[in-house]
Amino acid sequence: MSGIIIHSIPGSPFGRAALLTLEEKGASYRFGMVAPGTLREQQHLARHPFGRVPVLQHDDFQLYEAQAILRYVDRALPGPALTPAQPRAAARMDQLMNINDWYLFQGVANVIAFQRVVGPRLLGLIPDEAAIAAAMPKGCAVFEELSHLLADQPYFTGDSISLADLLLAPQLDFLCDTPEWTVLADGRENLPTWLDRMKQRSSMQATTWERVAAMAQGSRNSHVSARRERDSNGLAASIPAPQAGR
Ligand SMILES: N[C@@H](CCC(=O)N[C@@H](CS)C(=O)NCC(=O)O)C(=O)O
Repeated sequence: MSGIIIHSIPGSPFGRAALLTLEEKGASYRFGMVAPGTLREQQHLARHPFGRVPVLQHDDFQLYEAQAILRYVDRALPGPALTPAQPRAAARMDQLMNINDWYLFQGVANVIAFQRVVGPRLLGLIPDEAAIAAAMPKGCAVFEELSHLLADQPYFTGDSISLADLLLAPQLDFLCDTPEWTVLADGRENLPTWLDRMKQRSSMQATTWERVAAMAQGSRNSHVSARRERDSNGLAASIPAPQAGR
């Protein structure tokens, strides 16, 4: 089948960043459900040799690595530009995307969000409190730097949303449901304010864990981004509030 497919797992923050970018572009796409536990199976390894998600399929073009997917979607599809035109703002965007991957995810979100949210919810695990405590100093350092770089701007690279916001928001939306959020955000009020701003966007509301799980159930069907639906109706998209969690 032609068109765009995102192969991912509901709840994956990197997968959500890909979906968010498609939503912001107003694209139509399908969600290709990858069952947890099948990431190392041949069918998925053929798409992603390192056994992770997300993977983008655009007609005969296949691509893994979230940053590459976000940049490809921004370059290849019509819709609002999600990369600043100004070189310094674009460089700041690139820097923030690497902060997300190297410092926020590695050792902070992949520990705290896994121990508090993913492990208990999907695998029935009890949080490892020692691992969470060990992740907190790095977590505070990362939050301090994110707060510094955001400063008093509405979005990380200025007045308009960019790929940096779309990569970071799923990670922070995970963390904001944990008890550690209070400490991470303490004295860094611009971060919860930014996250609230992000959560008001139709792209964030269309890609909550529940909404993606619903997409996965009907994964043979094309999903029309909330933005495209709104544009074609000439109305604000009416998206029901999520029931719980994300
Ligand atoms: N560098 C990768 C990271 C992707 C990643 O870590 N995805 C997680 C889900 S959010 C995953 O596939 N985890 C499965 C595993 O580690 O086995 C990217 O940017 O796409």
